[in-house]
Amino acid sequence: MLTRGTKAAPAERVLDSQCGEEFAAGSSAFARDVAAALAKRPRSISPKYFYDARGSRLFERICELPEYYPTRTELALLAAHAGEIAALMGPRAEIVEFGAGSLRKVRRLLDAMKQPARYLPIDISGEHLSDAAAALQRDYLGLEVRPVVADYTQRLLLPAPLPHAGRRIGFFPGSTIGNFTPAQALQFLTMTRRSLGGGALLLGVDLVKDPAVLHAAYNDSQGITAAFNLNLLVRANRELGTDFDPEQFAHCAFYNAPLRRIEMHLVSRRRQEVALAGQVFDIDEGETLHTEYSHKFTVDGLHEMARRAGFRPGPVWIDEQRLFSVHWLEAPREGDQA
Ligand code: AVJ
Repeated sequence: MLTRGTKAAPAERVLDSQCGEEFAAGSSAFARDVAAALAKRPRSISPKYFYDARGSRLFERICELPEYYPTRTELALLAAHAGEIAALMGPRAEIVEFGAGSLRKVRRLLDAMKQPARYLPIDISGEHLSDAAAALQRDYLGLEVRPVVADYTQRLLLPAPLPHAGRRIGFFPGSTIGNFTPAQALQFLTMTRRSLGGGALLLGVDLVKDPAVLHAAYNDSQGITAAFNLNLLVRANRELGTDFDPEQFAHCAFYNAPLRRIEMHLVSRRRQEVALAGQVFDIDEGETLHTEYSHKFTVDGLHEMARRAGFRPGPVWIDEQRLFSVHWLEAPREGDQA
């Protein structure tokens, strides 16, 4: 069936359906959000800004770290259960992946699927996405690959389903759902369930576990996670002309057990000033810029949230050490009994 030697379509920029603004998290949105982050207390910024080209590369190195168990555990789960997952998808399914990154995980699914109709990877990092999509296209010549450069935390306009396609399957691996606050996660799941009506969502979810294991995963001995966190400042200096001194900030990641989440911060090592677009911000010694949440879940907690978003929970696959889970969530058509 590998007939068409087509090249992957160039990554496409989509418009937000509500305000008609471009949503590729371009520098203007970054400038606005950095300024807002510095102006408010406590200071915080969205983790989506980690993923410029350098940040995406650093994240890929994180995925290979001995301490960072989620990627390899999820890949093993997908490989072990690909046949069962493909059967749930049905023939000619179309996969929409949110935050697609290196496009490694979807290969496990594509290998097991019967004539996948199309693959739509959505990612905020345009350059990275185009390269990864081209590489995937070379390995799956008969597959229609349509990369979409977009911020999936905003409302998206997805291309209409193909006329002869089967079900539309959302794929959100990596426990990136954990980056959202619980309210944002519920909102994202609700929006996604609506856009997948009649299809399903395959969701990777990191599980609550020994805090020491969690701590190590975000405080690796090679300092790659620290470099990934600090890259936010490096990116701001390059794209916005700020004068952050990354040496004067410390990577700080800890498990907040009552709230079941890793929190990442950049902690100022001393009192310092940072200039952005003619404005000067004072940062005190010990003050933090919060950069990421990574929530951890129980299976029951995840199911409860999924039901509230209108999904019908199906099978869950978990590794033997109970580190990570992959969930099948059915998205009933609007009006159907959930
Ligand atoms: C891919 C966003 C889920 O939260 O574990 C890795 C990102 N941050 N190390 C995560 C991340 C620090 C990762 N997510």
